Amino acid sequence: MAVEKTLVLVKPDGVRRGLVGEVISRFERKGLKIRALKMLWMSREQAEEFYSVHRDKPFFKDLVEFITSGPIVAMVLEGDSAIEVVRLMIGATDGRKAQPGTIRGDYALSIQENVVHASDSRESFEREFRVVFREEEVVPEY
Ligand code: 3AN
Repeated sequence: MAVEKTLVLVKPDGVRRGLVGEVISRFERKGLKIRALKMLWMSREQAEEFYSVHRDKPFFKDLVEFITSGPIVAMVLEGDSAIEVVRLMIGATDGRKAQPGTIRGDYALSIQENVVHASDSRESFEREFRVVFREEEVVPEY
């Protein structure tokens, strides 16, 4: 068991649909601590770096278009095994296959417009954090 940080985005569809509060609330109730939180509109450059592992995938262009299509809410969450716990809470990538009770299972019917993103490993977190946040935006431990 280790205390970890993970990065979550409420994607443009989630913001448009008014799901920001719902998403944050689920993580708070679970016991995860918010260490950083902000709203932003990703540039194309940020999006391409954020999703760089998918650069060769056929859906890369659509992914970049979508994530830059509107404002997003980004947060750093902290807790015991936070990376795995948050991945379990968001559910499978395809909203049609995600288990009911997960965020995508309850709110998404699409593989692209699937409400949230969450880091899938420490390496991903490090890269994603650098794209979205500066160190000074993380509050001290509390
Ligand atoms: P996850 O977000 O569950 O980690 P990844 O990392 O496999 O999923 O994919 C990143 C994002 O790319 C997904 N959230 C989704 O928006 C998009 N994506 C993944 N697979 C597809 C696909 N087959 N067609 C369109 N978009 C996809």
